[in-house]
Amino acid sequence: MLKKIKCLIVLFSVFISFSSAQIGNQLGYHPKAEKRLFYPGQFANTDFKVLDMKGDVVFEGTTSSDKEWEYSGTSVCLADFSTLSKKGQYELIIKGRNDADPILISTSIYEDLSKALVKSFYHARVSVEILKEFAGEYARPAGHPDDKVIIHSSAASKQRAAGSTISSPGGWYDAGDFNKYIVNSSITTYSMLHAVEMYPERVKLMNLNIPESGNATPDLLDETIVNIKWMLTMQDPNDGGVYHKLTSKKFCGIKMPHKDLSDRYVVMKSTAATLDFAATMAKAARVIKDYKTDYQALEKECETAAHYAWLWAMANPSVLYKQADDIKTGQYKDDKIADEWFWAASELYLLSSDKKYLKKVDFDSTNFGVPQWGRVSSLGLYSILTQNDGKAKVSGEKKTAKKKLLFQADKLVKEFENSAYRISITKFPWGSNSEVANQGVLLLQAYHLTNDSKYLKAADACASYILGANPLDYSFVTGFGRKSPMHIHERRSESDGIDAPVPGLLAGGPTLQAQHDCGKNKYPSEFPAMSYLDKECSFSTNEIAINWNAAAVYLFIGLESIYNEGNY
Ligand code: 9MR
Repeated sequence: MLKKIKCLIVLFSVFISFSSAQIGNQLGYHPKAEKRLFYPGQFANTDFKVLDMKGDVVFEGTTSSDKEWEYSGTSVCLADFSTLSKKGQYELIIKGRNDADPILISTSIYEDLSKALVKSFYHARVSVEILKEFAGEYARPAGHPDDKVIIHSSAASKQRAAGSTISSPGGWYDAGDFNKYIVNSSITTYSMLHAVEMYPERVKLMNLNIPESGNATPDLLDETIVNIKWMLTMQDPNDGGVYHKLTSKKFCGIKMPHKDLSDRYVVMKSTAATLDFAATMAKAARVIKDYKTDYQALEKECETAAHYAWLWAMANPSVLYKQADDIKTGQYKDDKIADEWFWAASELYLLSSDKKYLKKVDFDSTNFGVPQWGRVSSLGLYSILTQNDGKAKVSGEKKTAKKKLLFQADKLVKEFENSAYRISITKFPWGSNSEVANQGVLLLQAYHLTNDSKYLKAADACASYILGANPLDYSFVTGFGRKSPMHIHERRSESDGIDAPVPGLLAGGPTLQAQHDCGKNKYPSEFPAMSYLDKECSFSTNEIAINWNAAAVYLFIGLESIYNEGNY
């Protein structure tokens, strides 16, 4: 009997300590950042203290009252110790709870993380061997040479007949699959270029140990140029139009890249892909001009390609992507392309100061929202707002752009301030974690415009959410944090025979879209913020993708730069 009671007590205390686990940024906090841990509602209005490693109390406080988050159905209170700003290792002890929760405060909290987020792009390179000296145990043979890519019937032209081949090697695999998509590559490449432009000092410090390390170019830009070079091959030299994607006919099975020998095709040119390409190449030309040593010809190549693409788009203003019957891979289909026009026109005007582009920078033609692959107008705002070479005259545009951007940022700040988990996200699309990361990026633009710390705080909260301050208690970047995804939907990590996935990959995150992917009723919850599975079958919540990672790259480099190099 006594044995039974003891057993029950043990079980009960295991339950208590499990159910009362704290939630927070699993990497820690920068001394200048806000700092908080979340506890279940039962700890509301309770005293807590923070002790240093000598056991001295360095902070005392009381938790907030509890609050429910409508997107998770869970209630939390928070222990806020933001004013504690001395670097070090601490423990937080809350009354009524036996466990002490570890806290790290450090200035280099995001250093390894941001390097790994960028390094994951090296692991995703197509057509080249991934070498042991750079990739360690994740070294692998080259996959997909892409030197004989077939012109699909949808892409046939007078000079390039269906069935003929072109060479289009390199770039990065898009995601868990092995295809390459221009629309998605564009926002990805732009995000990385914008980080190079905004945070040059921090970016120069980042040694990624990639083949180009040691040349005169920052590694982040070297890595980005790998994809720019591939993108350039996707433009038809005969007319300037850009193929929507380079793909096999259907997704291949789970295997290593070099084992996938499927035929690869370029499919139809689309206006969205061509405009996205034009915008990205225009931005690339402007960024690369300051780093020409290793890439003498590239600035000009990007500039020419951008103008040429625009010409095709003007002649073909609304060619929407339509998936051919025999092609079954990702679509990146977008039927609203006023935002692509706005973005491309903005970038081309900033590059050339040619009024013909300015005429198309029409703020009333499109909606502005948090960027994602099919909603790119705000990327034009970012570029207009940060243009500082004075070439194109944009003072009027800057005023309007500022208004449009702050309108969105203020909405996000309001959500952040009112939400139980102190986070701005309210919609959970496919890749919801990248929605969070892109909100963070937008908030950082607002911070740079205004120096108002409310934007920085909300951006920092996006970073913390990604790293564990979420109701699922997951740090969503592989290899980082106490509990991070181990079974991502990603063909390389699934078939390389190594338990841990490639580090530095951002999992898509909770969403209610495509909840059938692991079978019926397999997800733990119908709440959008809870609908996540760390399972390989979960392509809707546990895939990775270059555009998602790129937003995180920007966010974490931005925060590091502001905290460590800025005046904040
Ligand atoms: O990120 C894309 C998401 O917005 C779409 O809802 C989803 C379904 O069409 O596709 C996502 O993109 C995938 C692409 O089509 C193929 N490569 C993997 C991408 C990430 O899941």
